[in-house]
Amino acid sequence: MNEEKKKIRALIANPGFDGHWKGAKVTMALRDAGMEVVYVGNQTPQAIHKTALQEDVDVIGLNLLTPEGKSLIVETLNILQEEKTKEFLVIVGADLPPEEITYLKNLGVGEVFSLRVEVNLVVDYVKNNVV
Ligand code: B12
Repeated sequence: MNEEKKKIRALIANPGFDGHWKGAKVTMALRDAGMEVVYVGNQTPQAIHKTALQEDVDVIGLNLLTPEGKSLIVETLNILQEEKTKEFLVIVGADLPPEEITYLKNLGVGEVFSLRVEVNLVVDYVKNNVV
């Protein structure tokens, strides 16, 4: 019997024109922890959804460091909910006040990670929350 555990697959994207790609070093930490990571850079919410399905990922990680970012995160969450094609764990890297974090969590975001977060916390969160 093949008891090899399936590797967690993650898609990391910068919705819209968010140019803060340095935060994508999160990608490296997930990879170092043995996950398969697809970093797609700047994408529309529609493209993020399409790629997530094509790549059969478990996790979608989104960067939110521009003023347009929030509406694009919300748009992405709406698409995921409407299509209901697959359950994804959605995580966000952002600098937001608590009420905005609560707002995003109520819409389905699993966790919001702030600026300069210890990347190990992101790795542990993903490991513990992917079903
Ligand atoms: C460098 C920088 C830039 C560079 C980006 C260079 C690059 N290629 O990445 C440039 C000059 C392009 C830039 C532009 C802008 N920036 Co800027 N930028 C910064 C700065 C100084 C450092 C960011 C950085 O690279 N840090 C290094 C990385 C490794 O750390 P990090 O970003 O904190 O990432 C960590 C976490 O956030 C998290 N994380 C990040 N992404 C993700 C993704 C996922 C999925 C997860 C789970 C976690 C995660 O994990 C990372 C590891 O710890 C910050 C201020 C600061 N001191 O943080 C402002 C900052 C991020 N920028 C800001 C803003 C507003 C802008 C502009 C909109 C400014 C403007 N009015 O034009 C533009 C946006 C342009 C665009 N289209 O994207 C704001 C964001 C405010 C907010 N509430 O979101 C900040 C916080 C400055 C501020 N205090 O106002 N910026």
